[in-house]
Amino acid sequence: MKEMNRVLDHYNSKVYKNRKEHMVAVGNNDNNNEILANVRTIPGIITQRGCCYAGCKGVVLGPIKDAFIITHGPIGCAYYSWGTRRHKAKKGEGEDNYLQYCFSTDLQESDIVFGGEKKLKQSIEEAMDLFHPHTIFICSTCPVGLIGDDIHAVAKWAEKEYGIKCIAFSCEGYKGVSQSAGHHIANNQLMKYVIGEGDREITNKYSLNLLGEYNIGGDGWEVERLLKRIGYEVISTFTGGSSMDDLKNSHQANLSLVQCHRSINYIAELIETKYGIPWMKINFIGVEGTIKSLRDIAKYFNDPALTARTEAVIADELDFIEQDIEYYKSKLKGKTAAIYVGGSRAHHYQFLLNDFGVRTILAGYEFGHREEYEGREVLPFIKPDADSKNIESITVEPDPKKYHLYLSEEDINKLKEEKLIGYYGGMVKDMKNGTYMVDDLNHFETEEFLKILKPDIFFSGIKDKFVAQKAGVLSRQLHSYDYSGPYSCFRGAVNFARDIAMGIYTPAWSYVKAPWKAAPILEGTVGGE
Ligand code: CFM
Ligand code: HCA
Repeated sequence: MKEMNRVLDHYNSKVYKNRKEHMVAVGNNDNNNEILANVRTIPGIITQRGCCYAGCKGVVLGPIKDAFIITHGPIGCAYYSWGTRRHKAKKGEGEDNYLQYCFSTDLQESDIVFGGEKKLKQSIEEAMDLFHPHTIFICSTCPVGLIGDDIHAVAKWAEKEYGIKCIAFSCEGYKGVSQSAGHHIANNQLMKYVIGEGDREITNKYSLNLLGEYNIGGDGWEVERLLKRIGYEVISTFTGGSSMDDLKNSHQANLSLVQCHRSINYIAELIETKYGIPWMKINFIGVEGTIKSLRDIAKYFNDPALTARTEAVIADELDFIEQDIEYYKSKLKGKTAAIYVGGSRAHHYQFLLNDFGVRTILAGYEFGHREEYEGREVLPFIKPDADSKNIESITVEPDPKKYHLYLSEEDINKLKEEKLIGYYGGMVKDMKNGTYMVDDLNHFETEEFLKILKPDIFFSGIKDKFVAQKAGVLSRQLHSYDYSGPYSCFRGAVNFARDIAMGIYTPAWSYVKAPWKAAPILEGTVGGE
């Protein structure tokens, strides 16, 4: 508490009041650990958040390998979102892969004054001439919303003119309070125009969708490798490494798994409502989390052979990493970390750190909602076709309004005992008393908290990592993995531990002395001789 107050004390009363509500001294407050989140940042504060366009084009649509994405706007938005997020994809036989490209209408002043639709059409014509894509996405940036170009009409024109799929996304950067608004805009259009269109023949009765996995640094590939070993078929991944055809066929899966809850949660619910595919929240970050997730999935399918294969694969994967895990545990145990990432990793990575005995003393989300901090009550999910009284067929599901009514009091108590019911999600339940949760942690607060809490490592993104390094604190990027990865599942855990052990045992940043600390930085004369 006192550390938090030392940071807040720098603010004037208005900012103090606002920022205080975004901070929680865990277990040490009168507010039941409640936090203010998902609201607009006070103008003037150096936030690390992104914009709506970043969430739509960069996060959700960007990883779809064969969609030709045109950024409709001045060139800067396209250029600065080019190749920055490390979603990987392999080009299949006869498939396109546009991930390395950056396409934009490059709007100029005259287009802003007289309208940009003509230029957008020209860009589509050019794209068709040069690349012949089967799918074009149009993503608007801020000025397009202001001048009112009808990108949806242009998309309809392109579909008619070329017989392709063309979807427009009105994801102007200023919409909403963070990139979170962009996730919704992207997902709504995918739900409306993509999901459900495929007719691929699927014979595997253990078929899955992997939602909220963007294949950063190959995470999704590692998850898929593991699931395949057990006998599952991943029909679609939203959206890491997927093709349009994969996404079109997602309505044919038996179960949807949700890795990143923040970017895609309600799509899982919409798929369930429309196509009857249940979903469950899983987490493939961390060894313990991975084991639990694999067991939960097996429990859902409730097939003894599948359960046996699950256990065999878990044992084999554990055997493969055991020595490395022990080694890195001996190197990392007792270290402390601060984590500040988007909307889910600041929680998920605490599990992975726990695997190595690293304690998280400060954590926060850029744009998580209260639910990601505080969690919400879990109600048990019953497979629609299962005997509603058969408790074995019950698996964890966050919000199955329709099904929980079937359960008797006795069933609910049994589930509570088995820890299959209770609070789900929400980082606060996994944070120890005396640690801090800070929402929308800004540049200034980062600097101050690092000075006061002195964590051994600060996990963040590209915008804030230099704040840490300049303060002599080791930093690792948890968005991009600093060009490393995968960090998911069993083998990813070893990659992660290797990277942070390397950093911690190479304390270069703590030897750096800022030049202004050694000598005055003002030299020469001001205003003349
Ligand atoms: Fe989900 Fe993500 Fe995240 Fe996210 Fe992101 Fe990302 Fe992230 Mo960067 S979808 S909320 S909008 S897990 S891009 S892959 S790393 S902020 S914590
Ligand atoms: C985004 C994408 C981002 C940015 C990462 C960073 C990503 O929010 O626009 O700030 O380092 O993961 O690439 O979150």
